Amino acid sequence: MTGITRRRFVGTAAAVGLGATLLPRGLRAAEFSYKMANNLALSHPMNTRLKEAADRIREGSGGKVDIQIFPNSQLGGDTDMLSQVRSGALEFFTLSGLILSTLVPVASINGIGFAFKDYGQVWKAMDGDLGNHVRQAISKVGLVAFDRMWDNGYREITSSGKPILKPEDLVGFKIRVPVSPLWTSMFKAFGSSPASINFAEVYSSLQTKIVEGQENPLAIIQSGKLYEVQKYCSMTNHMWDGFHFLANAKAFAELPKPMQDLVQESFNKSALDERADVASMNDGVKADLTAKGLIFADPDPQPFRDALKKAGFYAEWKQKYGDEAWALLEKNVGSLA
Ligand code: X2X
Repeated sequence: MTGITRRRFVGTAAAVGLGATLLPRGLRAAEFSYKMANNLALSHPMNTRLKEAADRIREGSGGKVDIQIFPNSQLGGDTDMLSQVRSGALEFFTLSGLILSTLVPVASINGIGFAFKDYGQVWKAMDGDLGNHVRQAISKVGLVAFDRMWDNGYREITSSGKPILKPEDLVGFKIRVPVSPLWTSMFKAFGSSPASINFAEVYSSLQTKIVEGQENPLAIIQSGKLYEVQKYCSMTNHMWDGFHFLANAKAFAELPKPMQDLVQESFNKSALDERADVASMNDGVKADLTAKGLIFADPDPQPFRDALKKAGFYAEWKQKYGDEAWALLEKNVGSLA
């Protein structure tokens, strides 16, 4: 029986005067009915794994903790959902660290251009000292960030009119970026005209040509059907982006400790599963997107990195984050100067 059917059944039973205690075991209303929301399509591995975690939690808590997943920005764009999880209207939410930085500035640090050479560096830093530093900052704004981030991926640039093959192609380029000072700053450093738009409106803004291009990992270009409204994809790998699993601190504290542990462990386990899914799908996704008509290019990343350096991008962000956070980043990825 699905969660929805069960809730309807419970609702009906209550309406006709049956107490919850009269309901058979397993049909009891949950003690904690929580909502989890995200901006990704149902077909993205994140949503498959979130559902698995919610099922494990329901089972492991004997039905007491019932978490309903709302994918695809159903509850609003990222900036709306961030307000909701802060106010408690929403209990759980996955959000890119870069967007979270509108509230917790250091949370965008993993998105510094061309910082992480590979996933080995990414997970060592984000499961370790750099991630802990960010999670600590998140804990000061009424949110709990679980220990394991979920993979979004290395981001690639797509476009409709012309392929992006060298940094000069980005000059004057109208590109959608998520709502985050780091994204805006990075594409301004390239000389582009970035427009801050929540993911919920990306497809339509590309379709109506409000913007010429956007940048996202391949799994999102596929699950968001962006290939339908874009022609070229340049494998720039210009930053690594991941999602923090956020809980409203008050709602999380209301769960008894064993249930807090169950919830945290389940989502952390599913995060690792989702990372493996994204890693194993990338080659297949590229073939699928090519078959769907997207034209790929593999530009040399070095001139892009040099352009950022020349524009003072690294120096500016080092100053913004401060020495402590920057030193943690460089400890993990080497010197960025
Ligand atoms: O908004 C985006 O581009 C996305 C889906 O990658 C993020 O959540 C940052």
